[in-house]
Amino acid sequence: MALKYVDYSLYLVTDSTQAILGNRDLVQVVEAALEGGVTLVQYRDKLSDTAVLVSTAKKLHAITKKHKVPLLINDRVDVALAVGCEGVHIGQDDLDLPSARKLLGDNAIIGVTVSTLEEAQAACRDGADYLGIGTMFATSTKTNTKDIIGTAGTKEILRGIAKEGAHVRTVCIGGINASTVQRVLYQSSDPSKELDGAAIVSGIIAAEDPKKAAQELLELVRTPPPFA
Ligand code: TZP
Ligand code: MG
Repeated sequence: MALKYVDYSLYLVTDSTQAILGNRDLVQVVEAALEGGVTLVQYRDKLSDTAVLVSTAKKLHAITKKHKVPLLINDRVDVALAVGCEGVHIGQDDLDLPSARKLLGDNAIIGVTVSTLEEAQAACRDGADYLGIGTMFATSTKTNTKDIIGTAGTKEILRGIAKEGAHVRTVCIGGINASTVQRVLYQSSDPSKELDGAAIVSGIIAAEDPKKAAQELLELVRTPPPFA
């Protein structure tokens, strides 16, 4: 596996639904979030057809490159290849990790959603760069989640992969916002393996001021909690 420096601290995952994005332009919202300091962006869009996915991803890639932040595509290895962005995020029901790696190559960033220790161990064995661990808390942004694992479940997964996944980075996802992020990072991390960041959808995309929301979240993620 090639060595990749990626900052996972504040990972923005997009949403194109009316409920989260409203009538705003996704590219403008992402640009504001980048100005606020998000360190990684995943284009997640369950609504658009392939042509729109590719054209939006190209626009997003132009702005993420300007901010020197990697862009990953949710689910669609073909779209990532078409756009030439930095990688993908795949779930348990998407193209399998070895196939995605074969198509994208060693330099691509590939992340996998995991909600159990078994899934996490398999993803580590198969060469994931990072794991998206969740769902942390119930969230209206994703209602078809298999498991709500909370900070205790996340900690158990982290402890379980500490050895074999020593080089695999980790973020948590699901219902995380400015009032919970520090506690979530602190309570989930095991002494043997810490979370590298938090992945957030509505806390940034639905915020009235996405730039300010990102700035505040980044500050919280980077500051040790007062109760630590
Ligand atoms: N995977 C697990 S929960 C989730 C995804 C994509 C959505 C998280 O959204 P939010 O708005 O940050 O709770
Ligand atoms: Mg998926």
